[in-house]
Amino acid sequence: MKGIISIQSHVVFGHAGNSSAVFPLQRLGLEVWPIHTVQFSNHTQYKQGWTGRAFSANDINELVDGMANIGKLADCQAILSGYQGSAEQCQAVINTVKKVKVENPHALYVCDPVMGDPEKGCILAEGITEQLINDVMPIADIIVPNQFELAQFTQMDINNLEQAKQACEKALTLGPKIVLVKHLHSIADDTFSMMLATQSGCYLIQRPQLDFSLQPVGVGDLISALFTGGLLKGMSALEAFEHATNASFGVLKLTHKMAQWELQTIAAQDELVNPTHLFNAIKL
Ligand code: PLP
Ligand code: PXL
Repeated sequence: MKGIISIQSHVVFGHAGNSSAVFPLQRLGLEVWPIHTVQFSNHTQYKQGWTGRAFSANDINELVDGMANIGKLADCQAILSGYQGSAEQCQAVINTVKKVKVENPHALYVCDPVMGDPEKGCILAEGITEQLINDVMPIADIIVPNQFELAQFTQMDINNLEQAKQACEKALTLGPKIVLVKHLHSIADDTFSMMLATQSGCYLIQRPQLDFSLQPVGVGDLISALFTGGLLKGMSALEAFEHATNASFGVLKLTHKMAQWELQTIAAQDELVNPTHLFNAIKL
């Protein structure tokens, strides 16, 4: 049995981190082996706050060692990382990637470099952003940044499509072989733009922007999970990019229709496999 190690946050209520990623991967028919970086009551964007705590870096190392003891790291096809609870945990992610790659050199490391966004209220512990930029993103096979995270990694300003493309091209010289930009907010006001960059070129998908009174959280986590899942199911990077866009749009559309803030991932589960709306990428 092969599977994906997914190292992200766990929330009791709602859908962020592993709570946004695990079920979609399972619904695609994949085995997921979740390791939680934090256990919180809810995501950090509730104005009432949240309860719970981060696990230690050692908690993660211990679980990975346990998996090694039962001989399962060789069966790990991908490591997916997202929201981290501390700077030390970033080192535990790096250790995990190294240990898995010794056992399975073909395993993919997909890094969603969640850096937090004080304006939106995505709150992170000190030092994580620096670790992601300097140590974690360079060893990833695939990164799934938003515009802000891509700008931080490449140290480039991104204000338009051309600059976004240039930043992706620079990111491809810094370690990763594929860049999926899960949200480019400076490209257009009325459409939602995502970009894919690989050695074979740069692609853009634009789809309608849905008007939410409170922007759902965990969409990026859903996108990176769907992209990873698509690749493991044998899709090309371009097909997985289109699938991740279309399936996440399907979940958002139902969430919007049901006037909810938390993603309606369970209610929209068929969209994860057979999205209703199909948007195509264009080559830039
Ligand atoms: N999709 C939508 C609709 C979003 O609102 C966001 C967040 O801004 C994203 C994708 C990207 O995810 P994030 O930036 O939260 O990692
Ligand atoms: O979607 C990113 C994310 C993941 N996990 C937790 C969060 C957030 C964003 O706010 O709070 C716990």
